[in-house]
Amino acid sequence: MNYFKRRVSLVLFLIFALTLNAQNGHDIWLQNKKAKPVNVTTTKQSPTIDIAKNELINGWQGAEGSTITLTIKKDKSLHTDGFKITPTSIQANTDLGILYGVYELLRKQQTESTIKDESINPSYDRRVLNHWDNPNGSIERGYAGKSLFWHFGKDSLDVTESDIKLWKEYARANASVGINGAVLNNVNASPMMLTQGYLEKVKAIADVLRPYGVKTYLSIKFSSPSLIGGLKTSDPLDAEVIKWWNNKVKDIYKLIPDFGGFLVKASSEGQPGPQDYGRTHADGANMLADAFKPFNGIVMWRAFVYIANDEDRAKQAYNEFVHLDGKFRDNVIIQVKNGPIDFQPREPFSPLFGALKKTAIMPELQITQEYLGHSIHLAYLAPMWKEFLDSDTYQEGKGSTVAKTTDGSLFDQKISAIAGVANTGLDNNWTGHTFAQSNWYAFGRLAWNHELSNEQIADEWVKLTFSPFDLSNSENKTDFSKSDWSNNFLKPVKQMMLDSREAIVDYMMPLGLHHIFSANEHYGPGPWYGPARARKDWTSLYYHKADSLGIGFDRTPTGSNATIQYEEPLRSQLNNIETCPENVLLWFHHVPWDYKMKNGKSLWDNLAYRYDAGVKKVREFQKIWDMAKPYVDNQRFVEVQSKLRNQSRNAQVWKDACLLYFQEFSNMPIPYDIERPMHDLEDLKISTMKRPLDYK
Ligand code: BDP
Repeated sequence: MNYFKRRVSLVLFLIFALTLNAQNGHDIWLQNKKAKPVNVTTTKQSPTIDIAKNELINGWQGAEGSTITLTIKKDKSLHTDGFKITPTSIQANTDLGILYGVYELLRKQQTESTIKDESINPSYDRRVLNHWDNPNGSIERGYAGKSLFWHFGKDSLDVTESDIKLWKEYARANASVGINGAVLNNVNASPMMLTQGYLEKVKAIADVLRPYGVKTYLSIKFSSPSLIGGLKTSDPLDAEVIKWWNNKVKDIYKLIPDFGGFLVKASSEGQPGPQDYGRTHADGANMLADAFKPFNGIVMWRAFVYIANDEDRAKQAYNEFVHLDGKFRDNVIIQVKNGPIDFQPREPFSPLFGALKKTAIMPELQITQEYLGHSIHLAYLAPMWKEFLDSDTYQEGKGSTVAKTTDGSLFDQKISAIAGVANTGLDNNWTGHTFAQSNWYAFGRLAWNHELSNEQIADEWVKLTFSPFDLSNSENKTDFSKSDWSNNFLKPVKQMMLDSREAIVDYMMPLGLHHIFSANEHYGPGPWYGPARARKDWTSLYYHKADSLGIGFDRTPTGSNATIQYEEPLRSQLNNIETCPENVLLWFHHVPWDYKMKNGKSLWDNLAYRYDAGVKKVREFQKIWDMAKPYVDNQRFVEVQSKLRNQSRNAQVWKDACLLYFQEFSNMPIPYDIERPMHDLEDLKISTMKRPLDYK
């Protein structure tokens, strides 16, 4: 071994030794607790029931020596994998229902909530993670390391013991919050994924996920028949193409008998699709759906479509899909992003929700923080998702919330589903930022029950993730009491989480601003971004439209008239500048700089105050976290502390960049009672082009 290599091994050894006993975040919300003895009786044995039993035996926090019964029994009041729970029994129609009941019971014990006798049914039948993982192991918009499933290099299709261990942990984490599906590859799909070697690896993954109730799905490239099948075309109405897909689907089911189905990004952002052959989205989706019919598989067809034309991007998906309503097979579900543009820190809901009445439609949320500070900024996203799910579409009268238009309660639909773009990767703590784990958790919890409150989910997550108390052990190993922990850690940390998304909106894009990032990294500010030769709808100028008169995108009848896609009375409310909610004002209106807002101050002043408030909030988060130090293990404390410092610096950059840039149009002073910018605009224009914006 040469000198250099010896040094490296020594350093690696030291790092290993130091981290050996540290809490590195890998155990997420499933921290090991000392269990009390419990007797478990079951009416059935299966791999899933065995997991349920073991979870109880390893995690029981109730009365010592209790007997708990797990019963499979047909019960009409329970849907799919719902369950009945009492402090000592769980009953369900399915094995998976039993497992979910067990996780519920253990969660209640660990969070010290009362366990009532109740029946609990899921809001959505399919609760699916979308992994944007590529065959080479990279993850599109992933900020937590490489793929859990795919690796770079010639051994990329090997399956090792450590792969299996990790997939098991992954499946368990999902099952513990009710997630029951995973799309294993990027929506910008490689056709390779459908070749034999890859499908065999998918089978290996499916075999590990199955006992935990996590079904596997794949994203496909629409032109696969010509790319890997040797056909001349991929026209969905061509007999050879139809045959090719039928055979492919059959082959998949031979390997994976409970395969979930396909997720398809077609005729979207340069991806091939039915429109390349003069066919519609319905032609494409139905052709695949027919192939799945004999196997009960489904097609999740994405509505994320827009092209570079003169039509407002926000209107295009609706225009494309509404006239196809009723033309899709009943095993097709249209997957729609929450907002009409693209996962921005705040968007109004996509007008497709509620507008498709004869076609099932599923929300797509983004758990990975592509537009909310990657895994650097602390953002608890449940409030964003709840705001969306609770939005009233008015499509079937007042109270037609997005949740109701998608969960099967308003429309007669065969499938109900919800998807979240995953934020997991090979990082030790799975998600890059410890607090980003809360979004994986929250997605599962909301998909299971969209009526849970933001507060409750945060409360559960903080307790499960950070509580140092072992309920089964009356001896408190900590040098603080439970009430100290609750007052000085739980409460402030929860509040920080609840405030975190709005803080990001404030320092990035308040009052309805959107998509003003620097270039394609979607991290730092770039309100100036608009190279002359770039596609217009990929520039910031397209979205904020700042000029000497004002700022904002006029989507009322005097502008793009995107508001026509919303139902009354919402449409009129949005059209009127006086009644349009201020938090989306610049989404719908081009507003004069001196326009008087509800608080009596000008739009410009309000903008400045919002940017400033966002920065101040993050400074407060830093204090909250620093004060939390005695209550949290050192590694997670230091990691979060350092990320908050970074976030604070970057929030300041956002504020300075946006205020200094927009000031060139408003020509108004930044209100004198807020902190002055600390950067020069010209410097920011250069430095924010770096990826990711970081002063480390
Ligand atoms: C955008 C992402 C891009 C995705 C695309 C999609 O920037 O990486 O491929 O969405 O959802 O937000 O298809």
